Amino acid sequence: MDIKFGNSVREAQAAKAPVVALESTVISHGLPFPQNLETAFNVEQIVASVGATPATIAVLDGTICCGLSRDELNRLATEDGIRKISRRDIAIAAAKRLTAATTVATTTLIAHAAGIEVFATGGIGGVHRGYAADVSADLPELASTPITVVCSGPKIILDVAATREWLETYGITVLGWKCDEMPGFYSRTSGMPVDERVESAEEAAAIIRTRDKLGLNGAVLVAAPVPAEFEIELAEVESLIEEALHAAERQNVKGKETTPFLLSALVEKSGGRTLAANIALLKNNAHVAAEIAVALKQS
Ligand code: PSU
Ligand code: MN
Repeated sequence: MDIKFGNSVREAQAAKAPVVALESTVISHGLPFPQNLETAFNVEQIVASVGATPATIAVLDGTICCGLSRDELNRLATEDGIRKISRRDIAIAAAKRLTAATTVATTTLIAHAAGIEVFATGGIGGVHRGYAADVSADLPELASTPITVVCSGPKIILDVAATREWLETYGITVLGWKCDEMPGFYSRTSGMPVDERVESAEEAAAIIRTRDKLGLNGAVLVAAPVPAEFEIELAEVESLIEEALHAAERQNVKGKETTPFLLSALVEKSGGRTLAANIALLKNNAHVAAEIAVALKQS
């Protein structure tokens, strides 16, 4: 795969220093302006503060990029018509010289091709509620890529129980970051278990390295709960999701529009509290991912 590396990412990789991949769909389609741009800058800074190099991934005018400048992040946060691309769309975006934001699926694919071991996001995609055929391309990509993704569980707008089963069936390991329950995105709980609790980056790194030595191909998800002061309880968020799902149905929202529509409907219905929670968990996950990237290089 032809990938254009940012200077700092190229230098870090040449020095075998830790790098953390970051996705761009959350910038272009997951958060509103100007919080999307602020968050894109902030998560990069957090990764750097822990001693790893941030590598935001996107497709710019058809070029697959790994490590973006401030101007490039600005483009993703502000330009109209940026396409949200999954695996199926990469060749289209490259051939037609489009500017596109990468989902967890595409970021996983590109990060792995670029030799990056750790990736931070908010919540992964999964099985949608009420339509079990709508399975995010994130899941099969994670099942077949030996990468580590730090997230806060699947996004709670999904069928979390069905998504949990999918992860189990297809061999994706779920580690709880100082927690026993898989986090529920805006809530710290989901009622679903993790496979193993870890207390430190070193403990996670030991499991990840062993996975690599054993030649197992699935991703390790390190699931970190939203910081407590930003948590929205499961019961409260459920009623908002019901309303958002009805609005999506009334407006006939389908396919890849579904997730961005539901996230932005929740921001409105919660008076901005889901936005604050989403930003807080993105920052926290970037911190955890950087710690793990550093520990992996020391292991
Ligand atoms: N995490 C967030 N906000 C987001 C996403 C993740 O906090 O918007 C994005 C990711 O890029 C993920 C996508 O891959 O939502 C899932 O979209 P879909 O359900 O259409 O596969
Ligand atoms: Mn879908």
